[in-house]
Amino acid sequence: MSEFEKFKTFSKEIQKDGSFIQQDNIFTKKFGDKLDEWPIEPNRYRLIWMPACPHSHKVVIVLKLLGLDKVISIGAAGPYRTEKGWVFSLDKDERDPILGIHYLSDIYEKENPNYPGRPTVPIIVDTITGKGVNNDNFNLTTILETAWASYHKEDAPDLYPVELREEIDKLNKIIYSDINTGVYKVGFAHTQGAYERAYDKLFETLDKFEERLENQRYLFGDRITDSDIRLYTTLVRFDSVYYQIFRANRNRIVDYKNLWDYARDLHQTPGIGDTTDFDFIKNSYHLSPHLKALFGNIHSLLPKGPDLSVWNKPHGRDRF
Ligand SMILES: N[C@@H](CCC(=O)N[C@@H](CS)C(=O)NCC(=O)O)C(=O)O
Repeated sequence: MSEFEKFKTFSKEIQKDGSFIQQDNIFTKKFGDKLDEWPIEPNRYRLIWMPACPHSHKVVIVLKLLGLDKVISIGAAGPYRTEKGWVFSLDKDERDPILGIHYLSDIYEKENPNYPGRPTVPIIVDTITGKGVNNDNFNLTTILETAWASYHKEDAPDLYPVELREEIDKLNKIIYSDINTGVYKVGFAHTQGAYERAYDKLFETLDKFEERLENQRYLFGDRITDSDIRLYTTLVRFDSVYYQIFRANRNRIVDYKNLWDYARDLHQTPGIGDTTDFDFIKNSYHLSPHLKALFGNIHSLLPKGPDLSVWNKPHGRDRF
């Protein structure tokens, strides 16, 4: 089997027209005090992420901004995906110190020994049973913002204000479909037509955000919300990985005026940029075996650029 065939695990998510549609989540049970919900219990759950993953990144940022990292622990998988998926390669003996497992897939196989999908991060795990609790990455941040409110730190920001929830939900759907997974729809397309449709949608949506950010500091005015965190996690990866590897290359984020200033503003906000590990992100996307195979990086070259010091330059967005 060729390297490419070995890692052709996305094939189930490729539609007849060559477009990429992400698989469904398998752990979607909510947190709450009803019988069929996971109880809100401090020091019981563990969030597993992989620092290159944008879907995980938004959950880690929200968890930390809200101070929930004091009651939900965090574990990280290493940057390279094996044939069995993510591995706890950063930990002693390559095992998560709390869950005691080597492969992320152990959690999925506990639920279904023949789990047919890709075991993914982020996922919240029950440390008592080792079972998966929730991997519904679309809803995880708003779950932490609402169901876990009684454990938020005293000065936690309100990332999901009641009066904006409907609008935030609407915008989050667009950010998720056209930006967060939009870049993957571009990168994983299997036909020229599917690639171009996804590419056009991605840049059309980015252009709309460029306009929206002309006269206001954040997506909803003068306060950071859940939507900003979601948009940030794709913007911060864009020039280093999606522009180059996924051929999302009409322009870079640094070529936008408002989006580029906005992305730096968020990046320089305490609790946001300090969760971003550019080296890890570059290594994972450029050198993980499955992506090397898929995108033909046969000599395992890691691009030297782009210059990342520009992320710390003044952004001027405090003028609003
Ligand atoms: N929870 C969603 C999305 C999360 C997701 O796609 N995570 C990626 C990393 S950003 C992942 O873990 N991929 C594992 C793989 O491709 O094997 C899913 O299950 O599809």
